[in-house]
Amino acid sequence: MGEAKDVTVIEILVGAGSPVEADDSLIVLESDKASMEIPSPCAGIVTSILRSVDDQVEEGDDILTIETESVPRLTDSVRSKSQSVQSKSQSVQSKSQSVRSKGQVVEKRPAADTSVIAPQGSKVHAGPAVRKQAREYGVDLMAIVGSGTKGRILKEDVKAHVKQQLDRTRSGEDGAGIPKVPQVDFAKFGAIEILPLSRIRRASAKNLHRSWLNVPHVTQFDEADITELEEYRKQQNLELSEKGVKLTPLSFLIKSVVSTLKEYPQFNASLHPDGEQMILKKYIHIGIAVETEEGLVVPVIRDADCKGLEQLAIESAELARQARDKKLPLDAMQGCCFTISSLGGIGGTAFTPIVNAPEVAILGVSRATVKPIFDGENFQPRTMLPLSLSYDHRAIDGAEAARFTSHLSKMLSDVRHMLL
Ligand code: CAO
Repeated sequence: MGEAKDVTVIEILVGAGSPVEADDSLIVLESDKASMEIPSPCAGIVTSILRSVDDQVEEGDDILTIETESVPRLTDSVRSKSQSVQSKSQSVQSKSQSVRSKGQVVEKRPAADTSVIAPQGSKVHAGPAVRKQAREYGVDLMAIVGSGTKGRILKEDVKAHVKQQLDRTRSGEDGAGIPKVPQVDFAKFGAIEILPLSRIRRASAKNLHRSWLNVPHVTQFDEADITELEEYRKQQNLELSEKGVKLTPLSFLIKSVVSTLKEYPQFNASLHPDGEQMILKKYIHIGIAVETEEGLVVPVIRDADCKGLEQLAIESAELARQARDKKLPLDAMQGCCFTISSLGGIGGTAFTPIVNAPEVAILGVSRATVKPIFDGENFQPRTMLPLSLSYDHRAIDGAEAARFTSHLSKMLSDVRHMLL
């Protein structure tokens, strides 16, 4: 069982008097991570079962007795023949084996690496055979309501689920039950040209569609007064130009976003697939949406919290160049925690970016303009930067989003905040 906790007996596959061969499955255990069949270490006759279904067991517990003619060799490593799947985070492995004999053999051996993994924290009740079947069909057991005792999922349930999905596809509905857009012969109405979509555009279309369907989006708008920031930036650029470095508003945005993510860590997070937990990330990797001829790509600045403005400017310019030259290595587009999509160099007053799921928020930035802002007595010309924060409403509340953009706006309004 390794480090598995809360291990429950979910099935007993033999009864008193059952003859068993070595390696025959005896009982099935289920932990929070996996279910595992416990194989017999030897051939013999089961004389008594010491556990019942739903009993909790731990390493070293006796589970049944088997009468044998000879005592199996202690050094034999008995491994289950059933499937072995390793959890990303934990593998359930055989660690030791001990057999006690007084004419009887008492199984005390932890399971071999026989597990079929259910999603972490999952409450799915299904035997190994059903889990195997689900894996083969690519079915998520969490999506099935079991018809067996205590909601246990049976093979029939998996088959019925697959049939239902196929029927939906045939009837013109996809998995999400969305009716298809009707096909139109546009050539009937005038000349047309058909162009293939680039690989990048096809991939991002798929990702955007998936995010759009899965994430309940809300967008929070705000403005940051970047009048002083712009003065400082221009000053710095005079000095940095000798080094060939150019500070655009983007470097300041990354720096301010990092500080805001530290203040509001729920934005530097992902929802667990079980929908019941949040995964907070202790690292801050920031993605920047880059427009290329082939479509949109999102290279990632790693550990942005450990980098200064100049370094952020150099890295973001280099990543954007690599993206446009199609030279981005795959790992430069992985591990993103939060994305910034800046259309400020192009124009616009606001937009609603799509969250790059499984991230929970994305910051859209539009073009800064000089606006008359009332200071209580007079209108002053101030450079205002429009911010559009889209977020996953399952993970983040509106009030939190408003606090996030207020904090971000405060950071941008005075570069000295960024030094803190
Ligand atoms: N307001 C006003 N001016 C801005 C600005 C803003 N918010 N952001 C940038 N600018 C200015 C820059 O200062 C620069 O001006 P100068 O040349 O006079 O100094 C000019 O606009 C061009 O900047 P840039 O675009 O080259 O550099 P950047 O660091 O701002 O942006 C990048 C880099 C990669 C984000 C950008 O080039 C890009 O690809 N943007 C498109 C992203 C996109 O398509 N997003 C949509 C995704 S859908 O959600």
